[in-house]
Amino acid sequence: MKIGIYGGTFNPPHLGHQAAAETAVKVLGLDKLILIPAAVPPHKQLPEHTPDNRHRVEMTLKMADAMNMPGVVEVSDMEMKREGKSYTSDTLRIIKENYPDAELWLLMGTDMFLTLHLWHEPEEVLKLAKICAFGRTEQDGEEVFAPQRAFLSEKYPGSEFTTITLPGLVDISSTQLREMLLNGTAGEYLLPAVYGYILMNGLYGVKPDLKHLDIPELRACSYSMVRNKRVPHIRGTEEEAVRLAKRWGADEVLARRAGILHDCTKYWELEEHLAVCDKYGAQLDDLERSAVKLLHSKSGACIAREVFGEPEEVFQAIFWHTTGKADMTLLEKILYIADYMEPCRKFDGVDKMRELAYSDLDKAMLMGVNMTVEDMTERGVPIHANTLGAHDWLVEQGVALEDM
Ligand code: DGI
Ligand code: FE
Ligand code: FE
Repeated sequence: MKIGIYGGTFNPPHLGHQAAAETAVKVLGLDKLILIPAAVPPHKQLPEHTPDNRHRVEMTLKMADAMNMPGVVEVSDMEMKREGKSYTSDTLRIIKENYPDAELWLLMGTDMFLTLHLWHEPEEVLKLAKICAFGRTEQDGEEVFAPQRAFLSEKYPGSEFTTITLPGLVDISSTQLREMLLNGTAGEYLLPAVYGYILMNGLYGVKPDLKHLDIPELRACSYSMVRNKRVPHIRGTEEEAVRLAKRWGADEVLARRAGILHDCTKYWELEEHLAVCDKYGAQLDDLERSAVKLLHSKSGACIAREVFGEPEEVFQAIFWHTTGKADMTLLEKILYIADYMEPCRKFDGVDKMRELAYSDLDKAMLMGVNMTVEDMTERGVPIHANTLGAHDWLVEQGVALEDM
């Protein structure tokens, strides 16, 4: 078993870290990669505005989730839990105790590699692990690595090294990034979920006005609230809602913002939904109070309005996006249908629904409502009164589907 160990302050974790980690997993053929945010780095004092340990672990977890290698990448807070300074040699000893037969690979950037002999117990580090160093730019290739490798090999016989150059790698230092965060230009170097997490928690001295975010920042905040695997669906819903708004003459900006935020509370626990709905006065019935699947549209609407300052139309569209209801507005129908048939959705009849969405919106609505009723019936789940309300309202208006 090959285990990679990638430590750092991750202050914040950025796309350069992610690319390096992903490449290392592939090139070294790692079975496991442990990301270890450091508590107090032995080499440097943490810069001003460094967020709590908890925040750096959270951001690192978001990066791990986005690497999309379940079962391979994990985040350990072992160095943060440890008293005093955290030394890599101690970390390696503990991992070696837990995995006595594993081959350990310690991953690091060029600057760390060049100063390895100055670390605490370098001989221990090199005895316990093989070293994989990343070239940060295309310049620092062999001419930088080779002398240090030769020096270390001679000083610590038996040590093993490999170097990986990552051409075209996002070459940015965390110091630069923290400055860019303050002038609003850091977005392109960060995973959106990490960027959104920084904005929502006001880390690194950024003080965004969450109620007036531009689209990229709004997306980042939404993505920071969900698992990475849901992001393509949310992006798909946003794009589909905008296309439908263009087709049917609805407000494109509102459709976009509703799409971006519609599932932002999808991974909340029941208690969190209930607390937010009660706080902001969202009316819930008994079925809703017991079903997280139904609750996310209610709490999501509250967050859109109360945290992100969205107008009433967006609140309503998100509020009704799961069940629908009688008397829906154009924007409400658009979000309901976009959510149902955006490009990532796959189910029998999805092509028919896509066609109807652009030829007869109400028929597409009825098709969605009917499919939900069938689904719930098959699964033995109670159908919500608003789902039935939407159905009856459409049928009363004479909406009907030809046999399909
Ligand atoms: O959040 P998404 O997965 O993108 O989609 P959604 O907001 O339409 O949520 C779908 C879930 O909601 C699905 O698991 C079924 C559930 N749901 C939709 N309508 C009803 C319902 N659950 C009950 N109990 N009754 C309904 O009428
Ligand atoms: Fe939803
Ligand atoms: Fe959705």
